[in-house]
Amino acid sequence: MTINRRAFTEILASFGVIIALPALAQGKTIEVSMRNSPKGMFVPATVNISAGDTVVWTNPGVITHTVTFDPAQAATPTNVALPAGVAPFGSDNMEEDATFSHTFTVKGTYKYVCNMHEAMGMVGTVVVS
Ligand SMILES: [Cu+2]
Repeated sequence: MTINRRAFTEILASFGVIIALPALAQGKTIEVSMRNSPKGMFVPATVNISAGDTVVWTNPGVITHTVTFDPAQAATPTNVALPAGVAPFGSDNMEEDATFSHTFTVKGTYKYVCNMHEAMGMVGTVVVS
């Protein structure tokens, strides 16, 4: 049996399910993990996404990390880069199982750090096109 999308939506609605179709039509979600071994690192370190996509960082381990897109919070400010006009942003300290997400609406190259492990190379890049 096949049913069309509208019928399917109405069936779900009859059960009280609210469907956010516009939200589904928006960007993809890309996951980045915060690893501790062999050193602190973002995996993948570089993600290539489209404007409107959301990146979700997850810390699966017991070592606290951050997602920091703020040069003022970086030991080496040039490790952070933002497209012109984009205000700094980032997470608080992320304990085990914490997540932080950000939807990128401005195209360009973003560079970020974990402000605890930047010195060991825990840096990442998000390229939005
Ligand atoms: Cu870290």
